[in-house]
Amino acid sequence: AGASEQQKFSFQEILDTFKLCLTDSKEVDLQHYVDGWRGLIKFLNCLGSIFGFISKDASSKILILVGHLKGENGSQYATIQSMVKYELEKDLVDVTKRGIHQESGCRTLLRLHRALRWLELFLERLRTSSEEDKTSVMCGEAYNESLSQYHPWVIRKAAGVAFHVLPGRPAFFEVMNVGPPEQVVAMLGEAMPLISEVYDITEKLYAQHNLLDLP
Ligand code: 1Q0
Repeated sequence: AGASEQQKFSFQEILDTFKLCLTDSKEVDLQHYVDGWRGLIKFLNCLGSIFGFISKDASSKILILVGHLKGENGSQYATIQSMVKYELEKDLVDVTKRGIHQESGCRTLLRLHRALRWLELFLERLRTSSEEDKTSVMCGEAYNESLSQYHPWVIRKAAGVAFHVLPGRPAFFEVMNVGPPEQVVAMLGEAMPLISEVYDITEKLYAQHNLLDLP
């Protein structure tokens, strides 16, 4: 297959992985969660190399989680719930300051979890936007309301620069590879509740265990 084919991306794929994320008992399956992020990173890579610093950071976090999944205690990482239980019981998390567990599943996933909130806000704006709305503005607003509070000034600055070169709404919808705009909007409508549920369940779990500020 040629490079263009490998890069071929479809929003449907992401939707499907997020559907698989929730188990029957409403736990979050870590492998599918990771796969969902992989799809999103693929999308990001289609938008151009200026987003490289973002996709690099996200990829490195994915790699850490995959390492846990494939490690000798991989079965403990089946769901986010089992991961939290296991790492806390075995004292594998730096709770108050960074120490020897900088690659814990809990702190690594927290970074992606915070980014998922950005995604939720951004996609909801995209869904309710009209033709003349700018993706850069929607993306920036979503970022300012969520992820930016965890980022130092230089990253906020770099993110702002990157947002400015986002393709316009029509081209953006094109990359999503779903079909005409009405269909994109419909699929966003389908995706939102799934993403929100995954986010809310994770947020509650982390709050219960006091993990929302992991260093
Ligand atoms: C579409 C434009 C994408 C814009 C993404 C917004 C997020 C910007 C964040 C930039 C920060 C990246 C640099 C590294 C930051 C780290 O310091 C930080 C903390 O980690 P640590 O280890 O230092 O404590 N890391 C993070 O906050 C994680 C950031 C992950 C961002 C992952 C974004 C993946 C984006 C996917 C594109 C989705 C496109 C949406 C449309 C979907 C339609 C199919």
